[in-house]
Parts: sequence; C-alpha cells; structure tokens
Amino acid sequence: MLDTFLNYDFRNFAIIFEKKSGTHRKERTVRISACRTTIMFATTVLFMLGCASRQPQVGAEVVQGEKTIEMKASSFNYEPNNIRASQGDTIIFNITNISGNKHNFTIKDPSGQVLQSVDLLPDKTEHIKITFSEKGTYTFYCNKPLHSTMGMTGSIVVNRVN
Ligand SMILES: [Cu+2]
Repeated sequence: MLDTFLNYDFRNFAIIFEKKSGTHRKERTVRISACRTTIMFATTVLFMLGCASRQPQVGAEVVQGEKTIEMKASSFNYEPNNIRASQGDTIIFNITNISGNKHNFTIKDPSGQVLQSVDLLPDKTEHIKITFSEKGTYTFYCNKPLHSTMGMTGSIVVNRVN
C-alpha cells in the first residue's frame, strides 16, 4: 500500500519535472509517465476498494447481541457484579484478577447447573464466552473456600426479548 503511494507520488513529481523541461522528446516521456500514473492510480483505487469491501465483512461476523464485559476480580469482589442481559445475548467476559490471590469464576444457569468454572490467577485475564439462552437469573461466584461468603458473588439477570 505504502509502496503504491510512494510510486504514485514519484510519478507525479516526474511529470512536473519533465513538463518544465518542455522538449518534444520529453513530451513523449511525460505521456508514458502519465499513462503509468493512471495505471498506478487505478491500482491504488482498486486496492482501496478491495480494503473497503473487506471491512464490512469483518463487521458482519459480529453476532448481533454479542457484548464484551471487562470484569475485575479482587479480594473479595467482582466488578461489575450486577449485570443485565437479554435472552439470546452472548457475552464475552474478560475477567482480570487484580488481586495477589488466586480466585475463580463459576457461573450457574437459572436451574443451578454449572455452565463454566475457571480459576483466575493473580494479574491474569481469562476470557469466557457465554450465551444466555434462558431467561432468569444466572449467578456467579468464586469457589475458593469462604470467598463467596466474603462477598465474591454476582448475578446476571436475563430478560426475555419482547
Ligand atoms: Cu476468590
């Protein structure tokens, strides 16, 4: 891309330079240069169109209702710990353990079944992707001894889509 632009700029410069010299022989060179410039320009435009048409495809891959939540786990708290979502939403939790202690993130669906359970090491980030297919309250907590009693809990209230 940068090479194409550099070439293009150089051709332009060549035309300006050669036009100033004004001889017949140079005129021919100018025309050749101009032709090359047109090709260069066309290539650049095609390249840019190529980039432009590629970008919306990336956007199209993003599932509607997919969200990312940056979560912090500390001793003994999650932030945020009260989340609202709509039925069918997919949430990617990026959970960073900002404390010096080992923690955990265990999530249960409204029927109390464990969906996922991951240990959170100090100063590390874990990525968890969950689709909330049922309405109701999903709960999450730290499974380390007494941590949930100390307050390491949270909930995700999932509402039905109207
Ligand atoms: Cu914990």
